[in-house]
Amino acid sequence: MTHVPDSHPRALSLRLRERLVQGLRLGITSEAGLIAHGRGEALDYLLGERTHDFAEQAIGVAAAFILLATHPVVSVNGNVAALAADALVALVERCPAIRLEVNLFHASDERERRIASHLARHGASNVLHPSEHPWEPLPRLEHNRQKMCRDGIAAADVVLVPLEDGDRCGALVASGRRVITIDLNPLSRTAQRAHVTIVDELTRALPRLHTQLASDQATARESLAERIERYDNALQLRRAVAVLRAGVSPS
Ligand code: PTJ
Repeated sequence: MTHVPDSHPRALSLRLRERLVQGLRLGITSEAGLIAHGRGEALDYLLGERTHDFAEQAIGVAAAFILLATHPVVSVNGNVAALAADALVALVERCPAIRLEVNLFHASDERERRIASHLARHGASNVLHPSEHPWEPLPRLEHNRQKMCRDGIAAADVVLVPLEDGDRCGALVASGRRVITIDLNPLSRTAQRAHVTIVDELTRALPRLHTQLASDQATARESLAERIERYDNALQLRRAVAVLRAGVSPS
């Protein structure tokens, strides 16, 4: 593993890259995952590598959806597992109703099992994955992402699908579930189709979601429902696109 000193001006970014490279070596991240990460890096650079108000607004509503859900599930792919295993486990510790379910675009039973073990090593228990748990297909989807574990996404009313493919996001929305995503590209089909789009880098967004869940745990259900009612995802996406187009000054 390449040592990145704290003094390096791009230390944070390089360390995230290292996690992905390690993920590839451990057999949990796909080769295509490195390309997806590069695209995310470029967009994050243009956003000034910081969390904007449009993401904060979305995080507030994401927390409301999760806290009001009967059966919230977080879908974990190879990039998400490599980048954010600890943050996912912390989320479940904060909100034990959340289940983690492995769901991959690039089909591999072996990679599913490795991701589940990786999450378990970071403290997760009962991670669902279709290679070992009964699953049913999500209608309107023909590739590997159609798999929904019966005790997980198939039973879920709210799903968080970070770094997602647009057609699955659309199929989940069409299935009647509430869909939250984390995606640095406000123009992606996923971003445009989800009910709540957090336009932010995954490893910045998840700890913020954790904090929001903690501070909202005693918030009245009516207030959470009102927050959802007032929220306009299309507006927050337009704000994100405007920042990308205008550009931010480097910090
Ligand atoms: O492990 P698998 O087989 O399920 O594959 C996972 C990837 C991510 C490779 C697969 O889902 C894929 O190809 O995704 P896309 O279509 O490239 O979409 C990923 C989206 O996430 C893009 O819009 C990226 O800009 C965005 N993205 C990438 N890295 C980050 C990110 N958004 C937030 N934080 C990131 N770190």
